[in-house]
Amino acid sequence: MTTTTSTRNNKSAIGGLIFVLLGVIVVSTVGVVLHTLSADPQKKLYATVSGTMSTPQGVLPHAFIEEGVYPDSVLSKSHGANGGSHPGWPSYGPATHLVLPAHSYVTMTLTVYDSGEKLNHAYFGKVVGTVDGTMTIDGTQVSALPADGVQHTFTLHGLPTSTQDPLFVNVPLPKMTDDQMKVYDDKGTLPVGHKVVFSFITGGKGEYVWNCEYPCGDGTYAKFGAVMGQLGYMSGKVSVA
Ligand SMILES: [Cu+2]
Repeated sequence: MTTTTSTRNNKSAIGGLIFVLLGVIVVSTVGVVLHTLSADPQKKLYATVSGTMSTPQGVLPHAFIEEGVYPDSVLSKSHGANGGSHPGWPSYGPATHLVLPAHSYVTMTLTVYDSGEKLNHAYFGKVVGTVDGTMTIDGTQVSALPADGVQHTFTLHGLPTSTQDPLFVNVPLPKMTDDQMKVYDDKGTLPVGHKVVFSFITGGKGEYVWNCEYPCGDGTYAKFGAVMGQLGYMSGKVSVA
């Protein structure tokens, strides 16, 4: 009787151990996968400081950073020469992890090459968080775009936290019309594109993210599937250092 009970106890102990081990394996696999997806194969792009700018917050270092927004990943150059595993996906490039200096006046130039349809929400058609609430498109100052005039957005934000300064910028990027898509640059490799320039002021050091709020993914979930669900194409990191 004693023997049977202890065998049964051993069996349930072994069963419990296997269950715990399986749990550990599942949790660590999920952890490794999530870590790989969010880890840094994301190339970094550093803003360069040149001169100063007088602002309501005093004279600040003036930093510059330039990116492009491309209709496919080959042109973006941020996923290897052949565009990586999804060459057909639109992408920012040449990098998706932006590094900006703290307490600086940052001027960002985005040259944008994609077509577009309509935003899910008109809010993201507004310019928010830039110096004086505007941007320039090919030299013309604007503060908003119509919801159906957008190709992607650059939306920089952080999580609500008391440990770092808030930073929020939303810039809608003007879409290229079919005719504009046919006018190529000198090298004949890209359409001429629209040049979008805007400036904002960084606070103290912190980790932020940016993403696109234009529904440029597949139909899985309100066009927020595929490319919109994967880091490093229409989303990335912003380190204020
Ligand atoms: Cu997008």
